[in-house]
Amino acid sequence: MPASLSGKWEMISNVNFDNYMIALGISASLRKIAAKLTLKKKIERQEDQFIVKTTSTFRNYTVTFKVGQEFNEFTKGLDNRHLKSLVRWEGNKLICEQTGEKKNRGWTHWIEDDKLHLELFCEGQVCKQVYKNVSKTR
Ligand code: VL7
Repeated sequence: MPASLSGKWEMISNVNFDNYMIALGISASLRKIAAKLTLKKKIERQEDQFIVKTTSTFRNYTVTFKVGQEFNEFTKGLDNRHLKSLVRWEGNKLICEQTGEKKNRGWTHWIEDDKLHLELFCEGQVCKQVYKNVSKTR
């Protein structure tokens, strides 16, 4: 049984976030605020259905999807774009392709050393985030 993505997580590192946001076309003023945030994730899973909540003191973002089923995603409060998104498993990695105006856009989640890892990518930029587990029970 692979380690579960489910639970509550808190960001402990965030590399190249600014260039990822630049690739998304986020304004300098918004990037300045975003750069200071400690992001949290709450991931809930029921079989093939996932709910991923990203929260912060500034804004929150929730996405709900079923693995292998394309869905319409609106990145409300982020870059406010409409995407066709598709999440799949590749080994122990959960990979999302976000098709839209921006090329080569998506993210990958996996567990390594009890940490939640996330790569956010867009048009050649890769932001790497690591989260520690803050669930009350595992
Ligand atoms: C979501 C934000 C920057 C605009 C607000 C600051 C951040 C956080 O897509 C994401 O996660 C996936 C995988 O876990 C599930 O949705 C990343 C955060 C990236 C990009 C855009 C700055 C505005 C607020 C809610």
